[in-house]
Amino acid sequence: MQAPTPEAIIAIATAPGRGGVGVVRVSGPTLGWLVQAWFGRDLVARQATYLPFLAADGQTLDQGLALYFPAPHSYTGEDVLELQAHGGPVVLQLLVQRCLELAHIRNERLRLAEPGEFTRRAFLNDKLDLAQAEAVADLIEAQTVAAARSAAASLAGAFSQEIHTLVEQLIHLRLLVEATLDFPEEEIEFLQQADALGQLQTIEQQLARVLACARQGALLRDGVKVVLAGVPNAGKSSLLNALAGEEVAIVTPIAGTTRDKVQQSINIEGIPLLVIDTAGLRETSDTVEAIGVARTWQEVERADVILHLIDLTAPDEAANQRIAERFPAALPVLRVFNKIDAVGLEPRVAGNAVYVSAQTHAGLDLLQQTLLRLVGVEHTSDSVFIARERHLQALQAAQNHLQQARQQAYDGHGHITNRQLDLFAEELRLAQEQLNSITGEFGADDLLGRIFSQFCIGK
Ligand SMILES: Nc1nc2c(ncn2[C@@H]2O[C@H](COP(=O)(O)OP(=O)(O)OP(=O)(O)O)[C@@H](O)[C@H]2O)c(=O)[nH]1
Ligand SMILES: [Mg+2]
Repeated sequence: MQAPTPEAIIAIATAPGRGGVGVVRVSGPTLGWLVQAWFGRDLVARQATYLPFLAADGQTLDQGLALYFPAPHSYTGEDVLELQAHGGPVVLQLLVQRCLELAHIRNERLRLAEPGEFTRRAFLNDKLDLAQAEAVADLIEAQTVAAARSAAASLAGAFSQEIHTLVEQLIHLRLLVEATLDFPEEEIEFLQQADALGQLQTIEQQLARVLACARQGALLRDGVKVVLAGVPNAGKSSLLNALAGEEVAIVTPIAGTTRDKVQQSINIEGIPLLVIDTAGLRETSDTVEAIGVARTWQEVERADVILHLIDLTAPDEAANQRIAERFPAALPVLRVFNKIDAVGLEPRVAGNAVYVSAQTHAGLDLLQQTLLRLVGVEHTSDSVFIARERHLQALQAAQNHLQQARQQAYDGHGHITNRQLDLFAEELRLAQEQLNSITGEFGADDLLGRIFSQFCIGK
């Protein structure tokens, strides 16, 4: 059954508000009617034409550029018309209204676009795969230069290419295994000869590398939530200010200064971090402070990593111990021994502990590096592609299926133990399905809905 022809869609593609130029974008199976109806002439493909945009009564709404991209050579793969006008919300709205009006007169189907719908059509028309389409949104949302670069790398296909390479190798291996299933007598020798195990191990190694890279990409995209916790006066607010490079939080010698959380977005080597300063942890009869302390624990629960501040000038082993015991077990914790300037120590790293001065900034660079290492940042080179939690889960699932496949068929010495090679074949198939879901070859409709609804309108 053939899918019904989609209706044409229209949206203001530039950000809301005023700007020098604003863009209205239309996409549809055919838009020749709109060009004719509005401009009374054809437009040369992919060439800017300076035109008046006229209202129904012949009055000029604006003058600007019209660009016509006939299918399939357009962003969406459909006919696309882009109008560059002056970037005021009212004038752009008038242009949209005029298009809708013309569609009505011509009895053509045209409606306002939903968020991400242009990119969704690009995906459906094979202009982009799903990982690339997601990268479009990630590029728009990027908070740091490194995140933007890696999103651009994914958009250009760096991530998809890695997935394709893996899938091709997997298909090669699957063909081998499936072919031997029909020859039960010789299958084992055949697989040994073709070094199926060697092929499988190569794929596993490459997948591990892609997964490591994707983890970096996910950090770049999602950022890291860092919570500063510790006894009052340990220097949490001072450290927030030092990391932020500005006086975001109030610092005083009075224990219990910070009551409510204070947060600041910063970036270290392009990795976006949200640093949250909290109320110092202690038993208190002060109502306001007690609420602050309760909030600190809430923030701790939601953290990706904790910086546990310890005051070298007022050592209180028991209090610090009690605090450390309440940290969630799986959470990485960096112990920050603060105020080295006051006790005459040098900055240094010792395992998951650093010695610093939030006041003089001594050791701040060590702290930053240790923090990045703790959350799993290995390198932030340009080769990192952006990735999402969804991708990590698919890669991990694929990894599990490959491991299962190996365990189904082979013993620890690389000998085939199981004559039930159909299970081996099935695990390989499942691994491939997971990889394909990243680029959208197996995309379920609800998944697409979720991904594209998070886009901005006009993209
Ligand atoms: N000498 C020295 N003093 C510091 C250092 N860091 C913080 N202080 C001082 O310690 C006191 C408390 O600092 P804050 O940053 O307010 O401490 P806090 O942990 O936020 O305290 P609460 O908000 O009360 O929980 C202030 O007088 C700071 O100037 C440091 O590295 N060296
Ligand atoms: Mg404070």
